[in-house]
Amino acid sequence: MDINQIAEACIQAIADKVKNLNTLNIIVAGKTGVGKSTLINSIFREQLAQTGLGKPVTDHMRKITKEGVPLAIYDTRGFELGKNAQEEVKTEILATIREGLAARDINKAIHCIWYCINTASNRIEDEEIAWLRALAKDNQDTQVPVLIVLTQSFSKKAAQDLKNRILDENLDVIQVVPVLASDFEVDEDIVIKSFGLDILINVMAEALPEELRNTLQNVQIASLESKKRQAQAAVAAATAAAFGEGFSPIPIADCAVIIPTQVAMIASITAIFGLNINKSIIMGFVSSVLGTGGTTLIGKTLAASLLKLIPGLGTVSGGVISGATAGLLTTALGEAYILLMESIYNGEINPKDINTSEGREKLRALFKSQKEKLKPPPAE
Ligand SMILES: Nc1nc2c(ncn2[C@@H]2O[C@H](COP(=O)(O)OP(=O)(O)O)[C@@H](O)[C@H]2O)c(=O)[nH]1
Ligand SMILES: [Mg+2]
Repeated sequence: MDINQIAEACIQAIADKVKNLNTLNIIVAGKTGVGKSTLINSIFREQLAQTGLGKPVTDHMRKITKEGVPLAIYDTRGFELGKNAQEEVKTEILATIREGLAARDINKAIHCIWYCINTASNRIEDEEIAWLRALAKDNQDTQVPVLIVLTQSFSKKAAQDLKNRILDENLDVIQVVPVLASDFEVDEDIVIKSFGLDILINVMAEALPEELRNTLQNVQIASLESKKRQAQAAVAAATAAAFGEGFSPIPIADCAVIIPTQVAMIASITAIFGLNINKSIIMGFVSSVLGTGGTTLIGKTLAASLLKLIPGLGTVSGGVISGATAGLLTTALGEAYILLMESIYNGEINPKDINTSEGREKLRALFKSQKEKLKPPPAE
């Protein structure tokens, strides 16, 4: 295997991983103008709510999707039109939930409902409370988690007050989360910074089943920390797998046996970050890690180069690596790749520059700082 083949394997694995992400389905309800579209655009990639009107699925719901994004938002409208419309919205929501369950397909089920209330309005109306109670009653057997999002929370204090009043109602909701989805300009020189979206993501990550956690991270752009946590879980899983593969010590020349595990790990991390990663980025990454630009044969070289990532482990006794070392190599590679993803996500490294000498230099500096953080492994 050479670098080119490894990169090809990674690109293939990334494409498969992303294609196989389950679709996350969220119903967003609340009165017109409360800030549903603003929220959707701020929390998910690809400016979802601006892609047009979406596809009408019921009288009061449009389904918003975008090619390549494993997410469907059911945007409700007409809640402010009075009792009849509200009743219809509720009936349509419940019917959509039941339809999804009947399909017995995680991609079709409704996974969460966000009910949005504008904090600036400073109130939850009696009719909204009654509506939420009635919804909870009919949702008792379907158990779709309901979350109240307090939108346009320009004042954190007002949001907290409203949150307390809502909590006093003892509604059947998993959380009440105040947010300001996008910065609010009070005046030319007074801007209130957006907040709370990362908390909303954390609440979602807890509420969703395991099968949707990678999807959530893939589609959300509100919390880098949450992405990193999920990516680190992928590294831990791959590390444990590599440890097992090295259970009977691997001759150093055969280190390629752990490569599939590491390729799968790279694919998971890429899917979690939701970035467009092409072959030249992977080539840049692999060759920076290996410290060569050419088509070096992997195996001995890969292992030897990766071992250099771990301080205090210059040589390997007996020409074999143990499970502990295979695990550490995997951790080192995974952490380095997370750093790369983070730098691209933050705009610190432009993927276009990765194969320039400046880009390579940045990568090397990045991995060098990473290397210093790794502890030496236990004695072989
Ligand atoms: N600055 C700021 N304005 C907001 C925010 N949320 C809503 N708005 C304002 O409220 C208007 C209505 O929001 P929109 O998202 O269209 O509400 P929807 O009808 O529930 O989809 C927007 O045009 C914004 O001016 C926010 O988080 N920050
Ligand atoms: Mg809207």
